[in-house]
Amino acid sequence: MDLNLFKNHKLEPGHSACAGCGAAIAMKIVSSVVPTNTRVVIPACCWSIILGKHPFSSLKLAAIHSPFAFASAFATGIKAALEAKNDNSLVMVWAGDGATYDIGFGLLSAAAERNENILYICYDNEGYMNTGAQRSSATPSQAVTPTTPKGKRRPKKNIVEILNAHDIPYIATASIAYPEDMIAKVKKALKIRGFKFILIQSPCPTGWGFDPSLTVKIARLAVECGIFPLLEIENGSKRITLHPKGTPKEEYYALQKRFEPKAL
Ligand SMILES: Cc1ncc(C[n+]2csc(CCOP(=O)(O)OP(=O)(O)O)c2C)c(N)n1
Ligand code: SF4
Repeated sequence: MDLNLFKNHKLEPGHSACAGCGAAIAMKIVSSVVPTNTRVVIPACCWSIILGKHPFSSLKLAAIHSPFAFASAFATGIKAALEAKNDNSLVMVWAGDGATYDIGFGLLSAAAERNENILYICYDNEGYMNTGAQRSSATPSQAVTPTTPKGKRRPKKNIVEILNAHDIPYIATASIAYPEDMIAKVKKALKIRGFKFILIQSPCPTGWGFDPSLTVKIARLAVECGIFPLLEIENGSKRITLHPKGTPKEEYYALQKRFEPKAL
């Protein structure tokens, strides 16, 4: 990975993410391309902690904490206020999967349906990590969590297709193991007017049960095995941006304790 790609990131050292946090890497990549006057809306999640407590902040971008369900509504209002002042700054939601797939889904759906001119990014660590790694509807089938001690029986919700049904101009998936691809997608989204949704798989060593040194390797395996496809949907037209290598899925599962029954 070429680290120079995101040398202009806006995450300060000393933030409070766990070692090897995929969600911190995701922010490093995204923050290297969004404008410096971007307003970020963060609902309750691990990133509420990583960002830090006012007046301190680990992010060199203006950010506001929202209640769990309300990030899309906060972003809608902030964008409307900026536009009223002829300020065209980017408003970006930065939310976990719990806020996106579950708790904030109603307001996300409403903002997408109105085609609000905002960028919504979900860093998907596949569970409610900030409160102890409970299952969310983004948790994959068979994963052991404190609320699915025998393995989750239901599949991961297909949030991409659900958002696609909202007829929005841009949807993409991205991986921290493929920063060039992610940067290209964010840059494309910045040029599009209307609601943009990007889903970033963000492995979590603490909740998934793996060594912090393996975060990027696990993210890469998810793409290579076809478990997390990299794609984009522009005005309803879908394109795979990186074809899986067909690596056996067992290689991905074997590195994570959550796929060993009763391991967590
Ligand atoms: C209405 C409400 N319910 C529960 C909580 C407690 N809570 C705070 S963060 C969080 C988990 C968030 O999960 P997710 O959105 O997936 O982000 P992550 O923590 O995984 O980064 C929960 C349940 C809350 N703040 N508000
Ligand atoms: S619990 Fe997971 S997502 Fe949350 S800060 Fe730690 S590594 Fe990151």
